[in-house]
Amino acid sequence: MRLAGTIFTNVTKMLDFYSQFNPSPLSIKQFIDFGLNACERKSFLFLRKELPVRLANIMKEIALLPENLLRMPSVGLVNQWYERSFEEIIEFEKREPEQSVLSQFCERLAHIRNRHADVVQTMAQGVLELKESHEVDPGVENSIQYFLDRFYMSRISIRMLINQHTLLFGDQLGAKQASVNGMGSGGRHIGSIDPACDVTAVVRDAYENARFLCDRYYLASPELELLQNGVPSEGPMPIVYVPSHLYHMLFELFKNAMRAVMETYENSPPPVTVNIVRGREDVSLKLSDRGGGIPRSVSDLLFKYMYSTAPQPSKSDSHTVPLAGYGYGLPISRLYARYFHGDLVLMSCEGYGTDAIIYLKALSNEANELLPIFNRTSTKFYKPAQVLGDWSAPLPPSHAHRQDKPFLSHKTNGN
Ligand code: P4A
Repeated sequence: MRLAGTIFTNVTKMLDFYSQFNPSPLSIKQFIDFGLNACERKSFLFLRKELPVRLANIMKEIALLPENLLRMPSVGLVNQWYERSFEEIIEFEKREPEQSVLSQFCERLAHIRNRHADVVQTMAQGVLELKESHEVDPGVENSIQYFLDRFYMSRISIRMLINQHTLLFGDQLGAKQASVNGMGSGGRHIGSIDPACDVTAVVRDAYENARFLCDRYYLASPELELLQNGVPSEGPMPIVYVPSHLYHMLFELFKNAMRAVMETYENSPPPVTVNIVRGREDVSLKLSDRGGGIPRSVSDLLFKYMYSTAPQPSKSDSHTVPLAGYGYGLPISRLYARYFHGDLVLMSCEGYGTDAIIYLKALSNEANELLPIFNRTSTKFYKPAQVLGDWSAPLPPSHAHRQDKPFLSHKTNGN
């Protein structure tokens, strides 16, 4: 009992200590320079401070979540994973950076990465538990949106650090992963970064994999029309980037576009067009579909966690699982884009189709990590005050109360 109390206060103290530091964002260029020049020891010394700082910053925000949500079993589980991982990393605080310690550190990081593999799913489950047990008011919903954006961004950044370290300095297993990671293009990768990531190849790969699912569900699929600067694509479009992040965003957007197109056209579905353009600041990818589009009142909802949270269809129904629409695909894809100071936006013309644009920083020294910082400003977002609107209140959108035919059917037909 006394021992448990002592450990509790120690970890709490360490959390307070590390949460006082701001995370140090790195640019893609710095990740590369580090990967090319730095030794394992230097990486270890950086991470044994930076990882606890990033963990502590976000753990402080977990503690501020609405009490209702904190009490949900799944949220408690995630919280425990973070506490355990934080403790396991600060164990290295005072250890000498000798080879055995470095190897142990690598193994520890891989172990932590596995522990946190299902965080997104488990957190979604927690939100579902809350929705099913409590009435969620708009203030709480806003706090949850604010938190989950920051929480998942923090997670993306922590996994990036862990992946870089284990891929660069891990054993054979890590080295093998590196070559698989970037779509089989040999030895040029630096951890998870491809300094010559061919955007057109990632687009084709994501398209093919989405099309495979589309064919299985609809027995047909739209073609891909690939353009560069508006004319049929010839040759590669290289960018310094993390191919797996770009793939994640594109796969999500292709699934959405294909679903919209296939639900709109019985036969001869029009193609999905991807136009890739390199500007001075940005490389932009615009995916255009003629899937009928969505009203503006819905396009914002697609990025809301509370709205996207629906029970997963049961395993036995897997042959009827729709192509897209479950889970946090869009909000998390947008976080991947924003992580290196890009963005992801939807522009839809209801009655025609949707454009989705991914913006990526064209220059690797401008592609800095975007990281949540725990401070007084962030704290106040968790105390939702009643705000008086200073614009006339809208009438509720007509579809909000329509019971017979919801705009997106997946939440009511999944029984
Ligand atoms: N029209 N357009 C889109 C969707 C519809 C769309 C859609 C019905 C809505 C929800 C969904 C998947 C598709 C699109 C491209 C996009 C996003 C939405 O990137 O054509 O799953 C939640």
